[in-house]
Amino acid sequence: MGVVSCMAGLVEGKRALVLGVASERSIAWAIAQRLAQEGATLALTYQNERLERNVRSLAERLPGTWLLPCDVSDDEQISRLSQELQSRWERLDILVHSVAFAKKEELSGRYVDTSREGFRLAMDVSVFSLVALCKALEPMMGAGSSVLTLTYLGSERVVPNYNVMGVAKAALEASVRYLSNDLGPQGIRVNAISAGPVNTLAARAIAGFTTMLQRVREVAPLRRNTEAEEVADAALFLLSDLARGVTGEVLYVDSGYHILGMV
Ligand code: NAD
Ligand code: 0WE
Repeated sequence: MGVVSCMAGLVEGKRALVLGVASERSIAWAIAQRLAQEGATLALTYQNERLERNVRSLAERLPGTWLLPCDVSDDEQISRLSQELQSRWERLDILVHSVAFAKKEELSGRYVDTSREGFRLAMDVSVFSLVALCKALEPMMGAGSSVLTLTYLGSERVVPNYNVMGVAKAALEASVRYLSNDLGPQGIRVNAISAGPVNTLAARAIAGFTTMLQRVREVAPLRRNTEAEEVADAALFLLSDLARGVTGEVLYVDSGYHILGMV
């Protein structure tokens, strides 16, 4: 083994639960790989049987990684996940929530046309799930534990078609602040990364996404798109002890796009 690979990583010996791996392009997968490189022991979850095979073959690329099912819209599955983890790990140091969902029909047209059920579903899967996971896993987190979720600028600016997801991300960012305040006294930190558009499965399903990527490349200060690996590097910082003084924060990893006033 070379000298470098013997050096302690930034999250050496920490135990990390990562939700939201669906494909090789998932932001969660980039984060999982980065955490593993830096010495963390991982547990990944998959949403359903349809994704299980794919996530399992990814998990096998990170030796020692544990795979568990979790549909975050199901209280029973969250509770089982927490029981399973507590039976095998005495402590959870890192929780990554990289999960969002809205019905496809809610991600086009006018926000004013959002259905009651479409609103409920987007808020349940994309926002409440973070609250439920923090509550279920709080008993095994403590001083030095760090929670991270993924958000998008559509929470604070109107991005055409992002619609109910924008409202959900606004609630998610507010949740990050309330959760930080609740869990801070135990030394648990809660933060978000606001990523620029990244070419993932979820994103590619969106009409006009390629045009959005192009626009960002033209006007963002860094003149390029955000890559999952850049998000993962910022995630590593927030999830490591380097960010021990940071909680309740939204960190932009978007080539600087969010600072612009006229695009
Ligand atoms: P992705 O499709 O790879 O990941 C989304 C994940 O959500 C999938 O793994 C899917 O299985 C999971 N999910 C959906 N419903 C679920 C449920 N009921 N239970 C459990 N898991 C469920 O796409 P991604 O782009 O990597 O998205 C990850 C996160 O990053 C999301 O929160 C997304 O809003 C956010 N984000 C994405 C971008 C982008 O442009 N791709 C930009 C900013 C923020
Ligand atoms: O958060 C997201 C996407 C989340 C997402 C994507 C899908 C596509 C497939 C949630 N639910 C679904 N439901 C599906 O059926 N992003 C930040 C990427 C994204 O999505 C957009 C964007 C951007 C950027 C939708 C409209 C406009 C811009």
